[in-house]
Amino acid sequence: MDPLIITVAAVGAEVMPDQNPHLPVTPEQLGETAARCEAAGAAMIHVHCRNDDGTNTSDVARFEAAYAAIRARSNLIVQFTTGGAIGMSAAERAAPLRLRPEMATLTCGTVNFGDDVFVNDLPLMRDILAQMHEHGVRPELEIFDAGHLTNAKRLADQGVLALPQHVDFVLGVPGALDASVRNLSFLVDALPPGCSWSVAGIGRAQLALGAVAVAMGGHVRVGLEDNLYYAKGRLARNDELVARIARVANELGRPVATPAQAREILGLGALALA
Ligand code: KMH
Ligand code: ZN
Repeated sequence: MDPLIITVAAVGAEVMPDQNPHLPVTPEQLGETAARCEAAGAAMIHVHCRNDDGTNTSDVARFEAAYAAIRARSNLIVQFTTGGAIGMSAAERAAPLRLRPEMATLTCGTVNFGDDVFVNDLPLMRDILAQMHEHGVRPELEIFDAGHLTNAKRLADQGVLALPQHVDFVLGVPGALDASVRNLSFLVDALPPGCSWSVAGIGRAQLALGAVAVAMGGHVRVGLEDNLYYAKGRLARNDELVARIARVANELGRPVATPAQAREILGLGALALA
């Protein structure tokens, strides 16, 4: 098995600072989180940006400041969201791609999202992919529901998505596929040949599905975007969620990837030193 790539989804778009005081809101807080999470075992950070008041933004200058702060404090692979927040236009969601992060997410289908709908129709996916190609950004395919892998294969058939890619199964969003081991196993079996994968379990499922992925040879996403609690009634910090899954991997005899090893596993170029 390859060493375990731990991604930290540190802030997301849904959780608000009054729900967890450890949520990194400013670029400086994202930089600090990146440093702590790298020390705890993370190799990649999934980035959303907030205004100082905690509201969501796709402002390119804010992403640029966050990117610089993360780079200044860590060697983590930087993966921007293109999912953004519910209600953002495709143009807003894709705008930060011009900063040419190493990776960015591509959600592979429309899905219920709580009481809302997270819109990702095929034209929107093609549009975001075209901008990724233009800026040389590697996609991570976000799979929230069973048909999303089929959509990815359709994009590949249309010649707009090269396969294999790195795939992230986001399981347990209300309205999408449940966070069960059976669902994870089914999705892994349905992967296009050669794809690497990780799992992001929502809420309490983060730890259980993460442990399963460690044992299966997949990779793991943890962090406050997907899970606010370390244990029932006890709010989490990002770095302790990273440290916990690194300890699980250690107990199971699976080494944890450094950012350099993760770049090699994912076929990304080495990080250019400034
Ligand atoms: N905030 C969700 C609507 C992503 O980052 O790529 C979408 C999301 C997915 O978080
Ligand atoms: Zn996200």
